[in-house]
Amino acid sequence: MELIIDAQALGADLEALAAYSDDEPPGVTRLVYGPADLRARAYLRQQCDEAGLVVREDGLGNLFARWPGSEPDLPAVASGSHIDALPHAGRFDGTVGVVGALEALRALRRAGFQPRRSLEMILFTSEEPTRFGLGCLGSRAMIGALTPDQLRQLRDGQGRSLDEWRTSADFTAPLEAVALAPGAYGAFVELHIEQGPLLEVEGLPIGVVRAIAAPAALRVVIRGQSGHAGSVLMLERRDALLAGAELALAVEAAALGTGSRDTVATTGIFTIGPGAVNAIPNVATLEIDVRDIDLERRDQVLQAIKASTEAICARRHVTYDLIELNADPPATCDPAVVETIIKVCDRIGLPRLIMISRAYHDSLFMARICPTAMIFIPSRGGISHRADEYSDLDQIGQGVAVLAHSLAALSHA
Ligand code: HGY
Ligand code: MN
Ligand code: MN
Repeated sequence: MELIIDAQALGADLEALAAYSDDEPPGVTRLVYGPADLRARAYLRQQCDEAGLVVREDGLGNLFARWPGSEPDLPAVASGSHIDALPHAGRFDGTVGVVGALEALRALRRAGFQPRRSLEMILFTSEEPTRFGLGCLGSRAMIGALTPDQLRQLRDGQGRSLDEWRTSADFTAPLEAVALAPGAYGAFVELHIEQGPLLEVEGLPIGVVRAIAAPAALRVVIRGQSGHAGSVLMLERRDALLAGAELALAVEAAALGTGSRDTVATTGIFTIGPGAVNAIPNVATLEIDVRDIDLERRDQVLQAIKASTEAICARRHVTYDLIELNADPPATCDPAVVETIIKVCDRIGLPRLIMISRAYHDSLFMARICPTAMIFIPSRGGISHRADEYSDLDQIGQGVAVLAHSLAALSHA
């Protein structure tokens, strides 16, 4: 089937989404349920309507744009990703998978394709952990890994609840209806930028993901004693910042200590109080991200960090609270879906690399309820979660072509 991917339309969609941002170009900041996110969603809803898709949104704002197939009762085939962006991020993380899925469906319709299984584009709400401290909220809730009660307990950094945020964004459908019925999907494929250097280094246009690394996150709040920077002597201090600083270095040592290049750990958030140059810090909050493709090694690092927290705080006479925000297992992509994508690449003449994803994605959770795989396209310099994240339109168009042909094959599987 001759498929024409409209690179101009892709570019226009990405350009339009990038304009809905709370950052200076080329950076993008788009936190879930904020004004920029809502304007981006409205734009996408309009594109889905114009493409003739049947659109619905659930109580979290997950958006589903469906092209009913000839056998609409069969489990559908879906593709999608996210549009929320962490502060000062890039314009391609997530959005390539959303506008790419939309363009794949548009290209199939233009080519006169007739789906047997319905085809659906999904926009997952809140893939980034920025607002509520937990990533992949939409996909977790869709697969039942996050209950309505757990969702209702979520607060942002200022204490505003997820319920307040979602209802103010006009997502008022019951949270109880977010979890999907068993067998809702027959397959899921996500197109995403690699967010790493491998494809560019190898000079390859397509990555076929066989596994997704296991992410975990901790929040540690350390409490010491504030006091006058001039009059409290050094040996009398209980300085929360210094305990936190030691802990951040212990996090790095724990990751390096496994001896594997596949173990990574990051202290991405480190805030202190009261925040005066002449007052001893009495509180330090660290958020720590730990990942590995090997679950046991990842959990070893979590244990080592917990032990270091205990030891450092005891020695420095400060107290701490440690919360495990998430500790998810890795995902193995479905061999049959991987094979479908490989066959498409070979048929349309695109060299590909079978690889793992060190970043997590909504596919990590979709893989728990249906056969799932991912398609990667190169990231310039391997850069992501930065304003200078970049993939060119040819690369994106090639990824969308592989996606469209894969969805067509899966729709008739
Ligand atoms: O952090 C991640 O891996 C994803 O980009 N949110
Ligand atoms: Mn991201
Ligand atoms: Mn992403």
